[in-house]
Amino acid sequence: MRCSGPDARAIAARVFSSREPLRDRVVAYGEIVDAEGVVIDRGLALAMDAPRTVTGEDVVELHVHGSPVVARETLRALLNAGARTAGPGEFTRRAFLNGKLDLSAAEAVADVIDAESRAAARAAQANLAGGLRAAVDAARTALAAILEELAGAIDYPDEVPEPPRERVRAAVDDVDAQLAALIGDWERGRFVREGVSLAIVGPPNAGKSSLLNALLGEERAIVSEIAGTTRDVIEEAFAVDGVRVRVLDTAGLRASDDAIERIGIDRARRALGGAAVALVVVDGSRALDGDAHDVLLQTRGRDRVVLFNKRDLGTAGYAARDAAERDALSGSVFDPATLDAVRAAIAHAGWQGESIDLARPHLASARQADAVARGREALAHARSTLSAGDPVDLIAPELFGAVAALGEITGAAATEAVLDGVFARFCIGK
Ligand SMILES: Nc1nc2c(ncn2[C@@H]2O[C@H](COP(=O)(O)OP(=O)(O)OP(=O)(O)O)[C@@H](O)[C@H]2O)c(=O)[nH]1
Ligand SMILES: [Mg+2]
Repeated sequence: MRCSGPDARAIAARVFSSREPLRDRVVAYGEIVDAEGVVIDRGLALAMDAPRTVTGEDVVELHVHGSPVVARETLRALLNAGARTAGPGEFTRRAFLNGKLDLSAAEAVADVIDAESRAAARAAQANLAGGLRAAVDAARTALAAILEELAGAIDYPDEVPEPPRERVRAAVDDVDAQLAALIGDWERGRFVREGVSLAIVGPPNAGKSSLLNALLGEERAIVSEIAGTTRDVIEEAFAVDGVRVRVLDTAGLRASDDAIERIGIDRARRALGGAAVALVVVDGSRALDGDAHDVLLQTRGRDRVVLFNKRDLGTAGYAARDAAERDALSGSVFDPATLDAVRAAIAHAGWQGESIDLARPHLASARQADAVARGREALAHARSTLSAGDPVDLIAPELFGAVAALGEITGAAATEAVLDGVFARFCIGK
């Protein structure tokens, strides 16, 4: 449990008793006691004096045993001793206000907490290390340098010549290219942040649920030789190359008289409609029937992976496939090589197999992407002014606008409303 603020030590002294007084950055062993002096637990206390702490304030951490009762009693003792519980993101907000983090790093803290996959966690760590701030500051500095030159020419038109149009233009183009690269990575990086949704569809009995189980490595869905086994949509998740894939196993698609099966088929169609990628499974061992043709036809032109399954039983259906299914996979869900091929095809269909360099600075929120987009808009105006042959100093307000927009990313120009938006994302006490 972490206490932060000017009273942290005084409050800790009321609930923690040790033989030696707490010293800066030295772990002490002692007793956690309540207001009546009754011992709640024995544990460790670590005091860290401002300003070299995570929040920039005095901090005391109590390390107690993990039982919910002990934790609750310790918290109660701290509240009785004068502490209050932190609001969402309050520690990180204080760290920002005390200059310990820039805003892009504060958002990275929230991303680390939220990260649903290894890739997302690594990407967040790269931003936490300050990579994005460095990139944004470089762009702002370049624009500020042009502004300085322009300001000189505006203030002293007789002494200071206008900077040459071509050089200004090159500098603006250069910054715009850097910002365009950030936006491009943002768009491509969507899958790292949000994962990809995948619907397994196909005729009954094709092996859809068998494939789900094989990809998950567990017997999640019921598998049987009876067509129409899966009725409801089953939702699970697994990772491919560190990217989270949310997978839906669905009822086999066919015309059915069974009322419940029809409801399941409706749900399967909705799952297919909502998924980014369709994983189409058909029985490739024998000639394709009408149901198999239908689902192949319906998913043409979409991002999809097609598996002609049950290769161990034959390849008649695969051999007779249409030209549109030329790139389809042929294999068996019981064959590990087939599973590898399916995973690679999911990566290709879902995110073009593109591996984003996660160590590269990158935008991590819609807020940041919006700020960069506004910066680029301002630069676009500046560029058209330059192209139109208007006086160079007319672009100064546009450059100011771009510098201000970029400043919102790191917090150099963040308003209270921006801060509230950022910290609203946090859970309590981080
Ligand atoms: N020989 C062989 N049998 C398979 C293969 N894949 C699945 N099966 C069998 O095919 C039958 C149907 O498998 P399921 O996974 O239940 O098929 P499904 O597509 O989910 O079927 P529904 O839920 O009814 O739509 C089961 O008996 C599986 O063991 C395969 O590659 N080879
Ligand atoms: Mg099934």
